[in-house]
Amino acid sequence: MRLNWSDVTPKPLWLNRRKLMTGGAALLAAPAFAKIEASKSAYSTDEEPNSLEDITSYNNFYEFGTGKEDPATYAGALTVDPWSIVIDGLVDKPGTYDLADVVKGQPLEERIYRFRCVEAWSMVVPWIGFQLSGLLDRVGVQPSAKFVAFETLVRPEEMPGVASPFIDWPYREGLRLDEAMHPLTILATGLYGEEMPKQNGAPIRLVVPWKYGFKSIKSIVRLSLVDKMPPTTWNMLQPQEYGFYSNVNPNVDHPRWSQASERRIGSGLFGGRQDTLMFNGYEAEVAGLYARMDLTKDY
Ligand SMILES: Nc1nc2c(c(=O)[nH]1)N[C@H]1C(S)=C(S)[C@@H](COP(=O)(O)O)O[C@H]1N2
Ligand SMILES: [Mo]
Repeated sequence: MRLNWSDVTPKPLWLNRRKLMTGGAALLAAPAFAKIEASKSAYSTDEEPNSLEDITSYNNFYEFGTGKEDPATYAGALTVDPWSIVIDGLVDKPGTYDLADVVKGQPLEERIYRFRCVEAWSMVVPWIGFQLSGLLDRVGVQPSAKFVAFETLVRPEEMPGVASPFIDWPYREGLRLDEAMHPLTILATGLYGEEMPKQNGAPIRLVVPWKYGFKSIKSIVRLSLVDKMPPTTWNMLQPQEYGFYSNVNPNVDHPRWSQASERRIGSGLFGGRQDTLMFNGYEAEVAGLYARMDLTKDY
């Protein structure tokens, strides 16, 4: 089934957004966004989103190549319908779920989040998605589960990048169960009021806004509830540089560069550099998850 966001987005929001997007003058965008603030999720930032152009033309999605333009160039070949997700491990209702079934009954929201890559660039993205906790509640997490492991599709015919032996495919990520259940953690199925562009991880991807971008795994085909910390792609590649937690933290430098500041994509006019905030600005919401941890060790 093809999901059509005009069917599921609250109508006034949808109409406003359409008018806005086709309204011409880019300068009008900021005030118009402010007008629909009431429809935003309580978790949205009030920073101005990056343009659709920025969000869809500067991407990391190594299954399509390591260049920033590779995903936009090659991801068009990806077949995203039909799509199913295996949910297995320590759950009451394991199975292979059709995408429509995964999304069914989950309240979709627009969540405007800051997004910060470990490479020290950032964007603001108006995602459409639902809380991962809603899906986990539905499938029934068993008490022995401690972590959620995620995997991306591997389809060599459509993904030129997976020919590279540099990564041990599939791309893998993981969250501790309390991180996965946190209300900020969403599965996104679209952005800017439309279904997810393929280069951004169609048809469904994770978004964890207080962690470096690589935790936000794209084009998910498997979600496993497990009792041990699962292997993750970047930790497998370079354990000294990328830990399991990967919280955005200006006080812990990457071994090869500083994490104290970031370049906001699309703001070239003003140089675009700004200080990186602890937990990417979501400190009030998530610091409690790490209260008893030493974040220089658990990076
Ligand atoms: N499957 C998969 N997911 C992925 C990646 C990837 O290479 N493959 N790259 C990650 C990284 S490093 C970042 S910064 C974000 C980029 O998301 P965006 O291209 O939608 O901005 O996706 C993350 N998710
Ligand atoms: Mo990244």
